[in-house]
Amino acid sequence: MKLLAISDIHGKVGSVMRLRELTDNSFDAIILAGDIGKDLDTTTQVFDILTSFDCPILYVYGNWDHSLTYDHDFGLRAHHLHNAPFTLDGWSFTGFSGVDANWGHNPVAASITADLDAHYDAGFAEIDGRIEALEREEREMLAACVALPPLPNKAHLRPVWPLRRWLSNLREKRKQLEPAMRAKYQEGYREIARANRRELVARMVGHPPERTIVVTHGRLTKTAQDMPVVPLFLFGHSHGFTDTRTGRSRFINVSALDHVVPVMPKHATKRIWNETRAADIGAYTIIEIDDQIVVVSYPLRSMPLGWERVSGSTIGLGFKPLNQGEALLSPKR
Ligand SMILES: [Mn+2]
Repeated sequence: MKLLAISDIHGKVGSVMRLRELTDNSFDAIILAGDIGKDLDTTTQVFDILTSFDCPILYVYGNWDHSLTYDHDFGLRAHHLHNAPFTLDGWSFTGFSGVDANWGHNPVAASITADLDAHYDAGFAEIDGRIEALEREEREMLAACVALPPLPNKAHLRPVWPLRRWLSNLREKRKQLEPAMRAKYQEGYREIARANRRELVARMVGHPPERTIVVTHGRLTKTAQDMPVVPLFLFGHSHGFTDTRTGRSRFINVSALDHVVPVMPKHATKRIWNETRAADIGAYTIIEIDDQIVVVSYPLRSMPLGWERVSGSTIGLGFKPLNQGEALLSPKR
């Protein structure tokens, strides 16, 4: 079985066209690990190009795809792994859409977030109500004090002072409560990830785990607990190819098709920032599964001659794009 695995396209339709030119029609499936388009229009264009590959397109959404609905029809070949696993050549593909940076229309996230919002709002509503009541009481007392004829020692104003202290104490308490509320919210986001994992494991029932491939946008963690014999996890999100092993599982970051980094003229003696340009060093991954799993990452474009990547910098946005020409050096794969 031969898979073409890509992710993090971010709506760069030109990069998908280039990928299509570089690759032949020899794949059994295209794996699309999220961050497909920036909107429905570019996402549709991406699927239209990928459909010419003549094989199933198995996809999940990433944070960039937050506006897209889970049952949108991207054509007969497109299969959203979040909705149902896909079986091919004795292998099961499954996964879920969304990532903590933006869960979009993820149904698990929607229900947990609604609960959290209700909890969060109720907590503050109660405190706000108490503060409002005290402020009202304070205003009434002040009005009552002002209405009294002035006394030489102003003793009648004294009842207001403890009230003011009480009020400021309550405000202090509210301030102290805010981080706890935020922590609860963050814990909620972790719960969303956990709930998606649980749902994913439930979807895998009936599929042999040793013949299952899991596709998500972000890298899954703690898979040794509930998915210990799944041999292959495919993901993207954090830009740059990686191939690591944990226990019996292999984790492949297949990204990113759109990967813009800053480049400088080679052998520059010092960094001249106005000579820095943005170059797209996007890549795609080909996975061949036989008795073993062979994974190779290929560049979408070669590094332009005479230029090198600025070390330590990963984000090339904001720099003028470097004209890389369109010379196609790589043979078809
Ligand atoms: Mn992402």
